Amino acid sequence: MIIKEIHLFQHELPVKGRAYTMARAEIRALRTVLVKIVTDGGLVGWGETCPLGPTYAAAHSGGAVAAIAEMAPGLVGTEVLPLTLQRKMDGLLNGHNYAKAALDIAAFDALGRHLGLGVADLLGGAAAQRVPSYYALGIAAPDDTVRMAQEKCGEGYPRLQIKVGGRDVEIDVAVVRKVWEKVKDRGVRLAVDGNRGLTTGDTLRLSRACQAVPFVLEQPCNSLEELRQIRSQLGHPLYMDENAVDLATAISAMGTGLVDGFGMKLTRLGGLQPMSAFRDLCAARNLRHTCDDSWGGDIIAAACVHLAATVQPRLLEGVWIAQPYIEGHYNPEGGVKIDEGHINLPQGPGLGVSPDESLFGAPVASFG
Ligand code: 0XW
Ligand code: MG
Repeated sequence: MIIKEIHLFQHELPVKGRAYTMARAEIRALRTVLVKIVTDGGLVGWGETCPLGPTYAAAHSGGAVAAIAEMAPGLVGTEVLPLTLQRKMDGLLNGHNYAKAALDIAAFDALGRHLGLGVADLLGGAAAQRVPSYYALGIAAPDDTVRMAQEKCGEGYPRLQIKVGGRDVEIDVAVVRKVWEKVKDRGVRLAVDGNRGLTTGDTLRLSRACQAVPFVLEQPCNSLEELRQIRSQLGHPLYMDENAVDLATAISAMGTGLVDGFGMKLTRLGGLQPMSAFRDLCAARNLRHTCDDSWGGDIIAAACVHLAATVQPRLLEGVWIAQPYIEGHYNPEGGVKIDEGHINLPQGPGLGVSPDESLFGAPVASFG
């Protein structure tokens, strides 16, 4: 089975309600990038990548389109086999993992449809049919965050992520303590995510001032060097997110004991194939991690859930998807939804999601 055609789409995903706010960004709408591959037998596979604006990572929507367009002519005629495709893509373009991820996901989807298997089966087999999600509480007025935390606990989320950074650290300290006070009897786990927005000094202050609050501290500072500097002085487990820019960096962080876990996005690593290697390396070192992406619709959400279903449940921190923050689905009958803080593994071959293509308009580019 070979790739005969590649079609590229861009699609607006406005944020529902108030802006989604992190230490270094305020998001009101994002432009996702969708890839459709068509095989020589007429099968279709879908992939998606949606950078969280141009400043969250070294990635942006227009960059994904350009990178895919750079590779696409050389990919027509390639076998729909994920590792073969990754090697081919690496031979055509250095880096740009977030763009390669969309093609990788489309290949898994098409291969699953061809074999009559779900993507989780292609990734080694599901250990669970339902995975835990978590809710990210954006930067907001302290009382709003506390209210929202209680509401999300009530909805059944087993984990909450509190965004901090970009303001006086004393406000963050107060928010974390207050949220904990209100939710501590409800069995919910906490992550506190700085999204690179804290100084080393403020990170230490936050950790010391919240010593009595159990949470994992996610990507507090901007650089690897800053994380190394504060690691031994922290009173909380340290998780890496934005700094884990590729598999090689993640391996070093595991091997040197720099971190206790990861907030991981599958587009950052280049898709499901490298993410499955990451899963196995984390398992070898007994490290917990999330299976997220930065944003996007049902296609990327399904890919995250399929991968997450194959993670040993005791090592899965949770799966973040953008569904609670955006309107609608790519298919009115289906779509990946959070239900009582958990997500069911989509059923059917491939990703188990068949988007209504008419939503995306005409392709921005087609190849083959
Ligand atoms: C909560 N997330 C997984 C979704 C947002 O895109 C950012 C991200 C994070 O943890 O940094
Ligand atoms: Mg994070």
